[in-house]
Amino acid sequence: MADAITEPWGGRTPYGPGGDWPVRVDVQLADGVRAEDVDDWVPTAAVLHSNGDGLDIAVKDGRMVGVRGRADDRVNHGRLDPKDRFGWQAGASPDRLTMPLVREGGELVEATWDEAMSRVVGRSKELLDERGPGSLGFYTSGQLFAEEYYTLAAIGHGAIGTNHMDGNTRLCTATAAAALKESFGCDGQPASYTDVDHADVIALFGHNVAETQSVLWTRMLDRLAGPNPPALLCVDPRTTPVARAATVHLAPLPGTNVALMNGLLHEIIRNDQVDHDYIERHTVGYPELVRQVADATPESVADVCGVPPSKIREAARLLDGASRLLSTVLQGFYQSHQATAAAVQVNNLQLIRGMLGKPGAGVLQMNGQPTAQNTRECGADGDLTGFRNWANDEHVAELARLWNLDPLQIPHYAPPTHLMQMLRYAENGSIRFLWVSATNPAVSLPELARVRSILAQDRLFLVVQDVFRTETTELADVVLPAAMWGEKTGTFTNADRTVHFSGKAVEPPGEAKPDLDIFLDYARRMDFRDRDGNPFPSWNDPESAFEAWKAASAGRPCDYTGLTYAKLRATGGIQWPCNEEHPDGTERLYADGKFFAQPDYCESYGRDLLTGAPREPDEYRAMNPDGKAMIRPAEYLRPHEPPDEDHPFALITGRTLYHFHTRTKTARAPELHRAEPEVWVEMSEKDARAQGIDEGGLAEITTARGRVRARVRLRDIRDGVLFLPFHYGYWDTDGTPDRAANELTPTDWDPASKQPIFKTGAAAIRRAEP
Ligand SMILES: Nc1nc2c(c(=O)[nH]1)N[C@H]1C(S)=C(S)[C@@H](COP(=O)(O)OP(=O)(O)OC[C@H]3O[C@@H](n4cnc5c(=O)[nH]c(N)nc54)[C@H](O)[C@@H]3O)O[C@H]1N2
Ligand SMILES: Nc1nc2c(c(=O)[nH]1)N[C@H]1C(S)=C(S)[C@@H](COP(=O)(O)OP(=O)(O)OC[C@H]3O[C@@H](n4cnc5c(=O)[nH]c(N)nc54)[C@H](O)[C@@H]3O)O[C@H]1N2
Ligand SMILES: [Mo]
Repeated sequence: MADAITEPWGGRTPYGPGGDWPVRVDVQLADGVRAEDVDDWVPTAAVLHSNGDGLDIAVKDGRMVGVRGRADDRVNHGRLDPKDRFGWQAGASPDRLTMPLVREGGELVEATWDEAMSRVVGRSKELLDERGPGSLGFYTSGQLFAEEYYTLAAIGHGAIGTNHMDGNTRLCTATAAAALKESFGCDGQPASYTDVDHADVIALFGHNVAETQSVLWTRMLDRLAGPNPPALLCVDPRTTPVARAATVHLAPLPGTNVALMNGLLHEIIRNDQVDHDYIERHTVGYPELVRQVADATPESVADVCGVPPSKIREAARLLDGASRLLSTVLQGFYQSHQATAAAVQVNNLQLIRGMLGKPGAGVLQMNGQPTAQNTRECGADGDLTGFRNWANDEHVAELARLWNLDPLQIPHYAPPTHLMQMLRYAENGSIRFLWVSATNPAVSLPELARVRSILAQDRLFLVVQDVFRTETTELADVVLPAAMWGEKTGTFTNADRTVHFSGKAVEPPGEAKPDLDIFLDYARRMDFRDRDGNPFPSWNDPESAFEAWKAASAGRPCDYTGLTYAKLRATGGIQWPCNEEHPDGTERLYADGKFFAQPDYCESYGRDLLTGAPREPDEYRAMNPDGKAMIRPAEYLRPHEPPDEDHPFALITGRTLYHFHTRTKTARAPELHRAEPEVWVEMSEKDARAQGIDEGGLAEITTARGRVRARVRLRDIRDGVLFLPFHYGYWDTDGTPDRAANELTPTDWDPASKQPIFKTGAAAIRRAEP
């Protein structure tokens, strides 16, 4: 067997266009355990990325002893990502949180659940009495289960009635959601992973799929190794594994995606490689796009992007020639300057080329986290449950009927408060209670010095619900120990709308409890009631929560009504919508050229891409009365913080193959920890030489916000750009804040999606003394 660390994509199983991707079952068992010794294989899917690879957890004597890919799973056909092969070991690590903690005399000390929850409930009630629902905020994750998000949304939006609820999906795929809403009127992934089997051109925009969804990359590599392989376009300032395999690699200066996209769209329109019939029948807004990109010649955008005109033409010819074009978009667009405007240009590309809803033709506005899709669908990201439109009174009324609550209780007077605004409210004292679940903001948010000072305030009551002690639990007033994946039951949905069942394989340690149980316990202790005086939420375990969520999704784009736990257990992953009309799920959205964009049905009336101002319902109705797809042009604007004399480098941040986020799981798996134990910084050889820095030498990177020390790696990255992985916080160090990328990043966000800009900023670098 190939070593999963040194050969992360394993051996090739080539196949041709329209063929079946061959099965390859990857198995990883603990030392000394043989497959025949395993007592039970419990079905679930991967939780260390958004790909949704189906797998089974091996259980022996009540303990997890390994994982095996599911041969029959539509997503992975048996394959495993290196993080999934080894990451499960974290669950059994001796430093799990096993008891609640409360702050006593400045220290966190162990407490009973009664003691911890009575503090949480006591403070909630005091604040509700004294200051009202707007003094409470909830910040959750893209890593819990649908049942848990739906419950949290019902508690926050329904029972309490606060508008201050968001997920770390804000940092992750808020721009995916925003771009889908702007173009199609609603969130929901148009394409399917099976489009990789059919595509003749695959274009990856700011998406290092090789390292971040390694099994999807394996699928692409197997196409590349087979007959009639697809051509690849890669848009990334670094020479990633994707760039190395690409037919054309464009390496734009960070923050210039809109300029580059306008150049590509200009060429495609000039060459008249557009599907006029599709545009006419299914879209609005094309003439505005033509006007917007009329002057965006390759020559005129080349300087801005730092990409030669000939390269832009070469890429445009590739896109022109595609008969089945699949595009994917991720953080190189979502976390960069003009995020939504740039991501929407990729939708425009698909629309004007008529590349939607057919095998091999579609767009994947990717997710990152395993369950980010559910955060958005269920409404734990602040949007209303079931992709309902907060600005449509009938949608609010429908939700109120479903919950049997007064519609006035569901906040809809303004757009939901996004996380960066919630932080501001906590900073100025209007939010006094913040409940953080399954996210580690003291490492993952921008400008960490500021984040620490906000979260550490005395007047802010901070509840942190995690499976380990983290940089964030250390700032909490109450810490609640959660059960993790494999220790609880639920469902979750990947980036191509595939819903998986995830079973409980082992008991959680100590007194740790499933997040669902914690949220429901809070609701009972708060004594929330519906209009008839019945306890609210009305459900009490995973399956009844799933049934309630199904009812909330009925008739909405993300319709789950055709799914049950039994069906998911028996058949593996199924793509929503799944209902009476589509009992086996739905492979592609918009195959019929009909969109979820009708004014009475759409999730959003849209925003101005440059200012973020929400559009009025009447404006939307006038612009798009028939609910067609919307082509939305955007003008390129200069980044807010371009490199200058003091900070001459463009700083970008991102990921490595072997670690997941703030490494609470992957650093506890020895194989993954060893693969990348320490932070590093990537720069070009030319830049390093000019600064007198050598490979492996220690460097200090500074921005207006802070400083990081890291070992230098000379890499094929464009000159003038530095890359820093963001995984390295402080829980396993002496605590000196000098290695997290977010010490350096700015407090700044995209106007439309409100996603923080982790990939466009200016920095300096110099040699440091050890
Ligand atoms: N191994 C691993 N896999 C993961 C995760 C993980 O932590 N580790 N996390 C998961 C999650 S939550 C997410 S969101 C995804 C993220 O998955 P990706 O988006 O693929 O990962 P990133 O490394 O954040 O960024 C992708 C690329 O954007 C490029 N980039 C930076 N700035 C720009 C720019 O201005 N323009 C362009 N065109 N490109 C730019 C970077 O060089 C980088 O290679 O990964 C998921 N999968
Ligand atoms: N500079 C920079 N910053 C970034 C990014 C970047 O590219 N550059 N990427 C951003 C992106 S895309 C993302 S998604 C975020 C990720 O940022 P975070 O969400 O902060 O990162 P994680 O380490 O995944 O944090 C999840 C936490 O949940 C805990 N946990 C795991 N499972 C469970 C569970 O079942 N229940 C509970 N209660 N807790 C659990 C883990 O121990 C961990 O502490 O970071 C963002 N920040
Ligand atoms: Mo993410």
